[in-house]
Amino acid sequence: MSQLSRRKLIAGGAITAVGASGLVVAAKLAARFGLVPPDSGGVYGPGETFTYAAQRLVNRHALAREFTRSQISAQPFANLVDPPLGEEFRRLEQGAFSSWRLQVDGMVARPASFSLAEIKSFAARTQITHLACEEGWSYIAEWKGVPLSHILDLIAPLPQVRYVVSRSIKPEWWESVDMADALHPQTFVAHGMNGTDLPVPFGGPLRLRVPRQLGYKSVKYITRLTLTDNLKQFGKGLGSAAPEEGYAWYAGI
Ligand SMILES: Nc1nc2c(c(=O)[nH]1)N[C@H]1C(S)=C(S)[C@@H](COP(=O)(O)O)O[C@H]1N2
Ligand SMILES: [Mo]
Repeated sequence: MSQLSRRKLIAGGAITAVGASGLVVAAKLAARFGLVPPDSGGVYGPGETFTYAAQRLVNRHALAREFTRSQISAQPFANLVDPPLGEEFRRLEQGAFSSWRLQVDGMVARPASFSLAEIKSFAARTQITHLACEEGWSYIAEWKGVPLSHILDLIAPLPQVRYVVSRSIKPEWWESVDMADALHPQTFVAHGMNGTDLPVPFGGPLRLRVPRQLGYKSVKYITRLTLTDNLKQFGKGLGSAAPEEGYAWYAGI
């Protein structure tokens, strides 16, 4: 059974077991432990809160499954962005991305802006993990990059920080993760894939990889990371673009 369907079963079974009144209790507990996701309102809100709080209480340090080289997908599927990459991107691409920068700001002691070359000069790690799109397709690839935790060490987050917001050269796609995922050893700022520089269709030169969550959390073409204690000030205040389209903010697998 895939990890995804296993989680659905567990979450579904748990929700059936606790029932509607249990969800109310769970929501109160979640509030007490600061485990309320930003999209906790609306019809699916109580379920979202239950899933997120349960995952964080039980599973915070779990690792996403890693695969062997022989399991890497022969034909990974790139989900092309819509609208397509524009002028600004093409100009940067023509300069071999030497002017690409990742700005890191918000509630940090030492805000910084890193060039692609600087990010590539940091000690790199690799992981062979599964990227699953909420629309059903998926692939396994080897990603190379810098653990996000390393970049956070450099910029020194203030103690009250709770989320890292990722923005891209494509403003319509943005995401955020909590500190459990931001500091998780498999969360990467990735610049390589399957032994080459990260190809443009897959988010090159720089993307986030959050292998413990569905593909949509792995923002492509990242240009800015902002640390915050409150997601209300971003977009419609639901934590990312996904809940604005009806998907869950927390998409753990
Ligand atoms: N900037 C940006 N990042 C994005 C997207 C996007 O449209 N724009 N799509 C997301 C979705 S829905 C998925 S499933 C994955 C797809 O990654 P892939 O192109 O490597 O398959 O990227 C995510 N990151
Ligand atoms: Mo997706």
